[in-house]
Amino acid sequence: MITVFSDAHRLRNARTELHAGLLVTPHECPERASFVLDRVRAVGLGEVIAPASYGLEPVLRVHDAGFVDFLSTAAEEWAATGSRGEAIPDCWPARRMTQRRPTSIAGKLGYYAMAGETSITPGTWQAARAAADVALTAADRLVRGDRAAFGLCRPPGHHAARDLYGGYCFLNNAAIAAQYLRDHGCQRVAVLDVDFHHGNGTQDIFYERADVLFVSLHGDPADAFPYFSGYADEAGTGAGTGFTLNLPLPRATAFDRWSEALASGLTRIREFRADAIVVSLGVDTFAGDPISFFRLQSADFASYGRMIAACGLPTMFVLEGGYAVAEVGVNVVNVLTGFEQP
Ligand code: OKP
Ligand code: ZN
Repeated sequence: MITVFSDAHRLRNARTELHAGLLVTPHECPERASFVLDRVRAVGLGEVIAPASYGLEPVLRVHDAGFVDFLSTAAEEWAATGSRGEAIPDCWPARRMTQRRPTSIAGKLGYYAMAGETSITPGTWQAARAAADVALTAADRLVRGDRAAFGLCRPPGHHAARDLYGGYCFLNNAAIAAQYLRDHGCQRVAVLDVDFHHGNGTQDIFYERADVLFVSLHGDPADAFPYFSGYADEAGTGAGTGFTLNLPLPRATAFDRWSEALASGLTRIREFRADAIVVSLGVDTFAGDPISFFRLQSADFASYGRMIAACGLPTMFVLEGGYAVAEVGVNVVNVLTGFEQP
């Protein structure tokens, strides 16, 4: 399968992440993409191509215009306040407070953030736009008849909701791609989120819709980020009722139990009669991941790639998480080679 990759991911190179009460070097770092690209080349997965430019129109199909405008100017507005560190929020519209959008940048950060670990820096917006273009270029390969494509996206996207950023995410690459597939001939699209963390952003974007099925396997939100989304009883609303499937799993879940949950998710995708699958491919389910608590081994990634392939559907993968940096390439590419050799 082809890989879509843009060097512009390097423009997302924050110095700080709020983690364990400290400002640390971010887990979501440029080296992640380098390791994945190196592994793609080492195994000869296929051609590596640069993305085309799609502009903001396909982004605005899933994101709020005020939010997109905020992201595009936040770093500049923050710099203009004379703050010495990177832009992070410190006040949120919590219970019983108003939901009005403030005019000051410090207020807008809290208004649009779903979490506080993720700083906004000069270059973040350009990298996030490039990642969306990467996902859209991969989607276009499916539209043109390819069986599979890999969008090597960075920064990731699945925590970004219609008008929220955070959890290392700014634009929801998988949702933008799924909507693009809907707009270019697919009647029904399934998003399968195998990242360790619940894809709250993707769920939010499609929660009221029956044309995009969202299936997610993740750490139980009672015990794992993003804490406030991803319970099994979140199943969609209105016309979308039954078109969100959340499969939360406990600490120390290994491949035996994880793969049973994947099998039930794939059964739902088959029953939905999806025309295409978008996989939110995070490999932070790996036993060695520093911020997650599942126990998958590197060989397990190839096994589940084969399981996804058995659906027999056009499938695109977009990179999400995975923070055991030295192993992220092997684990991601194991999924892709497993998919290609059923
Ligand atoms: C992004 B993706 C660590 C708490 C978690 C954010 C995790 C974002 C994961 N101090 N903070 O889903 O891999
Ligand atoms: Zn994750």
